[in-house]
Amino acid sequence: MLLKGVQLLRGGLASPPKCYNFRLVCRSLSVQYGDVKTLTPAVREYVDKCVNLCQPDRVHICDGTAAESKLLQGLMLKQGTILPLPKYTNCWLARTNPADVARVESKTFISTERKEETVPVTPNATPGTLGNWISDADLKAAIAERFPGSMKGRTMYVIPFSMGPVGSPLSKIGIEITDSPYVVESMKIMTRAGTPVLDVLQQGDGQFVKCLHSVGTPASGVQAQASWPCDPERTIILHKPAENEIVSYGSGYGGNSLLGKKCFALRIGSTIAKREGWLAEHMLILGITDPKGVKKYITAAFPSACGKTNLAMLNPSLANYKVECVGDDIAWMKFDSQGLLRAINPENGFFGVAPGTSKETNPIAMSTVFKNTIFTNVASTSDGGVYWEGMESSLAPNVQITDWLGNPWTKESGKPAAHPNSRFCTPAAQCPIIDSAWEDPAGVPISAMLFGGRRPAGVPLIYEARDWTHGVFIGAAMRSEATAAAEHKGKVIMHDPFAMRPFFGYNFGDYVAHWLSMEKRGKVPKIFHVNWFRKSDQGKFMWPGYGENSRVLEWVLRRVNGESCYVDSAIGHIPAEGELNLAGMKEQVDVKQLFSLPKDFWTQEVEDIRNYFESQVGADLPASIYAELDKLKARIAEL
Ligand code: GTP
Ligand code: SPV
Ligand code: MN
Repeated sequence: MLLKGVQLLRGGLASPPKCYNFRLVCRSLSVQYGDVKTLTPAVREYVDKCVNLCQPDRVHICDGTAAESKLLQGLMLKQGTILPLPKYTNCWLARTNPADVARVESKTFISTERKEETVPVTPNATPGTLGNWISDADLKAAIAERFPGSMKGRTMYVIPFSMGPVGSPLSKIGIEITDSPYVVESMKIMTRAGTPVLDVLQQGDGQFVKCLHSVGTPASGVQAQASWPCDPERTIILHKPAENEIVSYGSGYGGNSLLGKKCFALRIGSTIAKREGWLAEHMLILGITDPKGVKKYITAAFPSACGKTNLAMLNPSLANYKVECVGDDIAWMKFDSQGLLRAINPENGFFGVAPGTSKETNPIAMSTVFKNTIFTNVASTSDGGVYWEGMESSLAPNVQITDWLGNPWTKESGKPAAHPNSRFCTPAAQCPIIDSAWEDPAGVPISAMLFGGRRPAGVPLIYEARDWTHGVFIGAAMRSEATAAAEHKGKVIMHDPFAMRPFFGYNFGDYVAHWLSMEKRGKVPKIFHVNWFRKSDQGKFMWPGYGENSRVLEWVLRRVNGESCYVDSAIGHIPAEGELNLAGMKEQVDVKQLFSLPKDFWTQEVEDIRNYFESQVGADLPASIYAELDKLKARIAEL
């Protein structure tokens, strides 16, 4: 793969080196940490450009060492960005500006020459909801309005990082430039960051994704909170796939600022994957071993805050099953020379939702996160620990709680102690069930893919696609209740195709066509749809979820092994009576209700999907997906 932008730079370097500028800048600028000589000419040129634009006081080239972390932790403590959590080992609490707590989808843009490369052409000028396009001129103007001098008085950090194991042929390299030490320390957890990556750049083809990030300063010049500088009013996240370039301004939070994650591994990643014939998806990867010792790998795409981390670390309630974790958020998948689809987790850590994580629901996450972890926007306890909704049973007696805003908190306040999108940022290697192949450069072979979301009504616990095209239709038709991971308000049911709506790097219609084409490239896995979140008329979850989800995975494995444990239904294959293993369940489950297909609901669902496809994707959606919808409609009519 050749990155277009870098190709140009390298072409430029065939003539005399063009790093004079950088040397000039560096003479007057103190490189306070690191060695400029470790940078390749192309990286130097990029750093130089950013220095000229952002005008930092100092440059720090990150080496990724523990000594560097100590230094930056000391600095952040002094600035009040993090607080120590003495109850644990090397754990820290960051409290953001309350206006900077989630991804900002409405301020996220992709720039391509033609608009239709980024977003589907919607009929009758219907406003699109499948991504935001920006012209090159507007992108340049947005940068020019925000970045000049944005790092004045601050240090510019240069983070070399690898998405995927350092040096693996499936991995890709990025350089993130940021003025936030919190971002540096988080990137050192979430990616493989530091000097070894520069060595690979020196020895390899030298290509990297350019990632520029600044927390910015409000137009007024006054920071609302010195400990968490940001500029919420002018926050903008820009992507230029043709140049493999990301520019993010104004937010220090998660996916807005840890640019390896959604910006690189999904948005830019999906455009690279399209070009190169593979898939970059918002999916967890898990390994599951059955009682006979047979191991299979499964991926699952659920929208943000819909259970990927929890499923990836499942503690099976079914005896003699073992689940191991490869990744909890992103999968890069490619067919190997044998035609097997293989997946790697490009990340190195988990940026997981804290609330709801507990000894009861996710004991594996609880034994992962209490060392070497940065917590953001959780509550803290007077004995030097953390607290969030769900942790009630682990709370020591007589401790006082301080909420995520820094105020004293009691349950009686009726407000949440932790922000609903508060998170832990923790090294994946610490997970007690991390899979032995999680860093295998070849990836793990995928046997099944699950799609799912929060569907309080109508959608059964599990159903299976009849074939690949039907499975792609199910992915395209995915819907889920909005969560706190982005700026959406209320519990509205939103369309979230493939759990990728906020993360598509190119036109969703082309994306679906790309998925359909995978069938011709190799042996495609079976596709399923799951829903842990169906509610009874009394508003209670009908399925206990968490560890009990192993029962659903067992049925998936049996189907992968070709067992005929299913019946055909209007929406796909569902477990035949008695074939979903419910033996020994603590909770009584109303299986009939859990799998019921209310005709009114599904008639409306088909109409909603049709409206969505026609108004949002129009003629850009492949005809075979409309044909699947027609087939579904006909079957629902017979209910
Ligand atoms: P992102 O990191 O935003 O992509 O989210 P995620 O998909 O990894 O979601 P996560 O596993 O962090 O779960 C989000 C919330 O859903 C947590 O509060 C969980 O407790 C809850 N949850 C996860 N699995 C289940 C389940 O099986 N049943 C129920 N009822 N809730 C669940
Ligand atoms: C998500 O929202 O899907 C996340 C969190 O995984 S963030 O990194 O903020 O995007
Ligand atoms: Mn996610």
